Amino acid sequence: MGEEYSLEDRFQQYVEAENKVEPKDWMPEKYRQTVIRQMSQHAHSEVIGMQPEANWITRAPSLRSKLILLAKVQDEAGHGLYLYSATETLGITRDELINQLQTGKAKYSSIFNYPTVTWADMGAVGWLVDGAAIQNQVMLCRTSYGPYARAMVKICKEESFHQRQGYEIMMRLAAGTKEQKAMAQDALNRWWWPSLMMFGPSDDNSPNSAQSMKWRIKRKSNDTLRQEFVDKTVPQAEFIGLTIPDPDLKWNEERKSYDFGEMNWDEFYAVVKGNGPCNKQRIINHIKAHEEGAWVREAANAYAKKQQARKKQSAA
Ligand code: BYC
Repeated sequence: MGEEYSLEDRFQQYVEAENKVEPKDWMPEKYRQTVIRQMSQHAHSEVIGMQPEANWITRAPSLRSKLILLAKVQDEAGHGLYLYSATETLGITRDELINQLQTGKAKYSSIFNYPTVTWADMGAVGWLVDGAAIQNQVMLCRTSYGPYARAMVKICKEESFHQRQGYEIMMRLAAGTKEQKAMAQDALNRWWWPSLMMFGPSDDNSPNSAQSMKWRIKRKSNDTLRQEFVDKTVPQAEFIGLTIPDPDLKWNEERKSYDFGEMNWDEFYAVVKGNGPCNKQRIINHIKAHEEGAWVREAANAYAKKQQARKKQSAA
């Protein structure tokens, strides 16, 4: 009697050989659930992430900066759209996903629960938040679920424009008047630690990492990505004359990397559990926008039905 591989074993070999999993392929139920969880969290983050930035569209200091910010916020909506559509290929509907967000069943990135209080925050968000997002997302272009990997290629290209938009704002403020430089430093002080928290809990405390890495959903660990982000960003701060708000930050010649201080994990878990400065406001705004947009969805559905009926008629 020959030995047989189970479906799970064959699936594991398939992803280890760097093959992509496609919507109609067999996959373990837990894999499907994990990809839905991660992709929908990602989609929700893109859409909720529009709020702190939209806050400054009407107050951007020039027409040029307003145009760029508008384009960036529209890009985030587009990212949400690709990601929701890609998530739907796993057999869950957009309505279900939105419901999970609005009822707190699904998470979105902790970073978007902090307020944007000055124009310099648009710089810090673009530079640090989009910078951290790219660090995390470049590896996702090689994630094992095909539709997610393909969506990430386009998203990463746009994120790199966003990161430069933010860095340019910081660069200009840092080279400006004493007050402008202080504003840039203040934004860096407030956004540095929350940006590091975007990478999630430390590897020792990350319940999903081991299985997600085994299935090639995640390609690098939370701590590895956080370290890469710190190593890349510290010289960028130095270049524009700003100081990273971490007294323990120090170049480690042996590791060829920066050592850095401990994050405030109590703050991280409080924000993730819904108790950050803006959690409630973000969801209230989302529900309001969703309800006010009901007529658009109804009109789109009515139009689609009409088109279908016309097609049927002309085929008959
Ligand atoms: N915030 O086992 P772990 C953007 C949750 S938006 C909130 O390590 P995993 C942009 C985690 O979900 C880009 N929750 O989880 C938009 C899990 O909870 P559940 C956002 C967090 O999934 C507008 C639990 O903690 N990027 O670019 O293996 C303007 C345990 O964690 C966070 C993405 O979403 C957090 N920071 O790894 C500007 C990338 N961290 O679900 C920019 C895609 C952890 O078990 N996501 N949690 O209840 C990922 O890569 C992964 O999901 C994570 C976490 C690295 C975030």
